[in-house]
Amino acid sequence: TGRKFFLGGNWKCNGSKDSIKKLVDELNAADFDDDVDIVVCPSYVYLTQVVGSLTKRIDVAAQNCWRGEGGAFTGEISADQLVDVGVKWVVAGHAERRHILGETNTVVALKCAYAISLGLNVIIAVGETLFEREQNLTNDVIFEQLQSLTSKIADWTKVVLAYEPVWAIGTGKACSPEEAQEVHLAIREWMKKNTSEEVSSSLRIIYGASVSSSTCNDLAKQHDIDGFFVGGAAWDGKEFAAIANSV
Ligand code: 3PY
Repeated sequence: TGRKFFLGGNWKCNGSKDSIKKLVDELNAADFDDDVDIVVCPSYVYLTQVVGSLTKRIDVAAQNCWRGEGGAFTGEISADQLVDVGVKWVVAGHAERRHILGETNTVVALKCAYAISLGLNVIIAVGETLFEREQNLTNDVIFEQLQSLTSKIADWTKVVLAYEPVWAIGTGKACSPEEAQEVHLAIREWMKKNTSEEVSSSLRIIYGASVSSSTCNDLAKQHDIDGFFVGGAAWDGKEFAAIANSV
């Protein structure tokens, strides 16, 4: 496909100095194929610990940032501050932020555009809820999320898009490789119509939601699945490396 495989590890709101040191040691010792970009996403307070101790083979992402320049926004972290501490990536639009924290499509798009303007790369998550899927609204919901993004983002070379069906995140309900491929293809075709052929064919669309070393190989074989965004399985260095090296 010409698209380099991509693996993100989403550590979510988990970990301690000790458990993160152990995981970083495992990742530093792990054997990753050359043909995969790898990024891990610790909580804000551990970003500098991870940037300072993790092999340069792996990049570091924050899980979120404020939507614009810093200032009087108590409790927020700006993209400028992420750049300052050596972070290269940021996550935006994860389902947990959209649905638990109430982030709208517009807020997600604004923060992506601002982060990209500072040179950060972004992993942007999109996806439908179980209710939306059951109402046959999967494409409508995702296309609306994409519409907000394309209205604000001009430079798509800094974006990895993650399709994360909300109903398959941490629920034990699996999205089959064929179901996932169908959505990935729909996203790519929408992007082709609404951005350009070049953006659409080079954009990495990765899959997330309960991916493990036992499900990754069949998913990775799908033409439009260009990698994974991994939750729980990212906490085991060997498991994470197995997913990175999936075929
Ligand atoms: C999961 O796999 O649980 C995720 O949400 C990855 O971001």
